[in-house]
Amino acid sequence: MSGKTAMVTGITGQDGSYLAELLLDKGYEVYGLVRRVSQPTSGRSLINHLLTHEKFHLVNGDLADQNSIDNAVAQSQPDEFYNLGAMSFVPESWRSPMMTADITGLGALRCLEAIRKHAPHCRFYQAGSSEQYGKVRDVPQTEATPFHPRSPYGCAKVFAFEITRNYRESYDMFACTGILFNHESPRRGLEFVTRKVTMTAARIAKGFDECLWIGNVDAKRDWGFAGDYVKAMYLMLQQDEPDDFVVATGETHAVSEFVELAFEAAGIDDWERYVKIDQRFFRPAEVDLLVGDASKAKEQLGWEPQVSFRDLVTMMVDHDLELEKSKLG
Ligand code: NAP
Ligand code: G4F
Repeated sequence: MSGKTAMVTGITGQDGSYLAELLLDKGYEVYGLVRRVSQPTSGRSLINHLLTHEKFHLVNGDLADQNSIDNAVAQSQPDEFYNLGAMSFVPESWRSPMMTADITGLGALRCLEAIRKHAPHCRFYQAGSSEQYGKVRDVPQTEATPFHPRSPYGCAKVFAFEITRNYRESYDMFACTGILFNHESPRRGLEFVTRKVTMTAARIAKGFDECLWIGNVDAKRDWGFAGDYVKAMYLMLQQDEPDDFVVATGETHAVSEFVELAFEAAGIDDWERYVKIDQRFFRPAEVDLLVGDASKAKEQLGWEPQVSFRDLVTMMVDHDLELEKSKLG
C-alpha cells in the first residue's frame, strides 16, 4: 500500500470518479475538491459509493478561487495533485468564454501556485486535451505537433499546458500534462455526443424516444475508455522525470460510425431512419479530425489502451439499456 496522499479536482466528473477508485485501490488517501452546492446529495452520483471509504475525503474549493485551493493544499499536503476540474464542454465555451478561460485555463495556474507556495514537493498532473491541436497540423498528432485550438475551451487548455511547462522549467516542479484524446464510459456526461447517442439509442429501443437530433456526423474522433486513460495519468506521476504525453488509441472514427454501431448494439437495424440533423448542434469552428500517436506513452509509461472501439460502444449501450429498462418497472 502506497501511504501517499493525492488531491483530485474534478472528482465528481467522469475521470475524477475513475481516478479516485484507482488511487484508493492503491492505498492512497484521496482528497477530492468539490464546489459548494446547496444540495450536496444531488449531482455527486458518480462518487456516492466512495463517500463511506475511510481514505476518501471531500474538501470545499473552487478553481476560480485561489484561497480555497491554497487552503486545500496547505491542509492536506498532497504528494500528488491531479487537476481534472474544468468547464469541459466545448460548445459551452463559446457561450461562456471568460468563465472557461478562468476555470479551465487560470484554474491550472491557481493549482500550480498553491503547490509552489504550500507543498513544493507535490507532483502535479494537468488534464490536457486533444482539442489543443484543433485544426491539426500533423496526422496522427504527437507531442511535437503544434497547437491550433478551435474553441475558447481549446485556447484555455493551451494556456494550462504552457503554464504547466513553464512552472516545471521555472521552479523545477514535477509538473506534467497528459494530452488526452476523447475518452468515454457509462459515466460520460449526457451532453457529449457518445453518451447522447447511446442514451438515445437505448431510449428508442425501449420506446421512450422517436429519433436522435444530432449535429456534424462527419467529424472524426479518437475514442478510448476513460477507465484505461486514468491509469496513464497515474503512471505519468510515477516517472523519474516530469514530461508530457499523448494518450490515445491511434484509431479514428466518424460520429456516424459511432451512431451506426450504437444503434446496432441497441438492436435497431435501420439506424438512418432515426437520425435527424439539427443545425443547432454545429459549432462556429469544428475540429474535423483527431487521431493520436501514443507511442511515447507506450514506450516510457508501458501504457496501452485495453478496450476496443466496438467494446466501448457496446459497454455504453448495454449500460443505458439497463437504465431505461429499470424505468419500465
Ligand atoms: P467532466 O465529467 O465534465 O468533469 C468536470 C469536473 O470539473 C466536474 O467534477 C466539475 O465539478 C469540475 N469543475 C467544473 N468547474 C469547476 C470549478 N469552478 N471548480 C472546481 N471544479 C470544477 O470532465 P471529464 O470528462 O471527467 O474530464 C476531466 C478533465 O479532462 C477535464 O479537465 C477535461 O477538460 C479534460 N479532458 C477530458 C477528455 C475526455 O474525453 N473526457 C479529454 C481530454 C481532456 P461539478 O460536478 O461541480 O460541476
Ligand atoms: O462529444 P463532444 O462534445 O466532444 P469534443 O468536442 O470532442 O470534446 C471532448 O473531448 C475533448 C478531447 O478531444 C475534451 F477535451 C473535451 O473536454 C470533451 O470531453 O463532440 C465530439 C464531436 C464534435 O465534432 C461535435 O461537433 O461530435 C460532434 N457532434 C455532432 N453532433 C456533437 C453532436 N457533439 C455534441 N456534444 N452533441 C451533438 O449533438
